[in-house]
Amino acid sequence: MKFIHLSDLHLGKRVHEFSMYDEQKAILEQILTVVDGETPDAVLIAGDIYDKTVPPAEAVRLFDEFLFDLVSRRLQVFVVSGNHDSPERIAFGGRMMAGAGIHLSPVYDGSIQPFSMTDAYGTVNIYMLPFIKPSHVRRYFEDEDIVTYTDAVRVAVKHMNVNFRERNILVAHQFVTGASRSDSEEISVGGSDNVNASVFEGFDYVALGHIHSPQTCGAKHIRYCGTPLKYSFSEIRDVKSLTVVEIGEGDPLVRTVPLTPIHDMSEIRGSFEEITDPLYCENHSQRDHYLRIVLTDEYDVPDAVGRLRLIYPNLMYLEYDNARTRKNNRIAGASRAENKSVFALFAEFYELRNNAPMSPEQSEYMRALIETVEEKAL
Ligand SMILES: [Mn+2]
Repeated sequence: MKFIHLSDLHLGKRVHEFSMYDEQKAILEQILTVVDGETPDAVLIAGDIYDKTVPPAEAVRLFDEFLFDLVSRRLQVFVVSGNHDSPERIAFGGRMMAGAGIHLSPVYDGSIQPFSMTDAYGTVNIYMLPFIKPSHVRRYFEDEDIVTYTDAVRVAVKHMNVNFRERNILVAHQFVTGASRSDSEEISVGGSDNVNASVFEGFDYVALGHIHSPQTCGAKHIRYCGTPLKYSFSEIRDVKSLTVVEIGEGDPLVRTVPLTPIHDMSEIRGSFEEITDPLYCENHSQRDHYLRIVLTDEYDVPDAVGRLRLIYPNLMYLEYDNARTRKNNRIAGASRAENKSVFALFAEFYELRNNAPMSPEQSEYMRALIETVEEKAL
């Protein structure tokens, strides 16, 4: 039996105020092309369908279209709600849609019924566990000791009463201990949302969502497929992909199919002069990328964002790497202002802002300017 594992679509997401709508629409179409080539029996979507609990209308339309396109291909779709989703809104209409092959995780109520599929080797049960916190599980099992996220998932799994003589797949959205994070996930305060991978023992494959870089968690069959698109600059080196899982007799076969966005996300570094040089930017493959530009100029370039966007239209984020930003020293001994000359105060202010004193030329210029102003004031 063949599955395609997806997660963290984050439909409706904006990255540094850039709408990802066109990228998401295109990547879903690309996923459908892969589905046509692979002809899987089912598609597993492990949470964070939307970026917000109340998603924008265009994101809902996009997902509706995607679900319709999937089930038109006569396969089963399993959708679990993630921490960014509203479990009630994801669950809406689920009992009616199940008949059409769209399985939406119900709001967690202490019991999880699997959906079973069969092939030449027997039965495969698919369990959908929506994103849960300890409090969600505790209210249904007062006799169980549920303190941590590991406890919560362990108890939820225990009460699934899984028949481990058959093959079983779990679709879930949690942070498994040891997985390496990026900047576009929502991190819980104190990082206490860890789930120990041991709670998944016995499953043939655990299709995880939540972590945005594709990776396995110790064992090959416990896996994050990652986001289909890069949603933060900490992911610029990721190769985004979808995961294909084939379950036959023994261990599942797991492989990835790379996904290519319309615009990649990357970083450019250099001085303003260097990176605006026509020789540098002509035919530059990164020109259309979603960019973080790191300027190495010692002084802020006036209207740098506006001017750089004329060349790099998808510039998302600009920062400086220079003496001022590298050091964050405080100037010691800043004393009472009234005892100081205007020049001394300005020199101090300049040094605080730039982590370096004025050059002799700048000092000379400021001294003359202040003199002129003070003369006029008299
Ligand atoms: Mn996510």
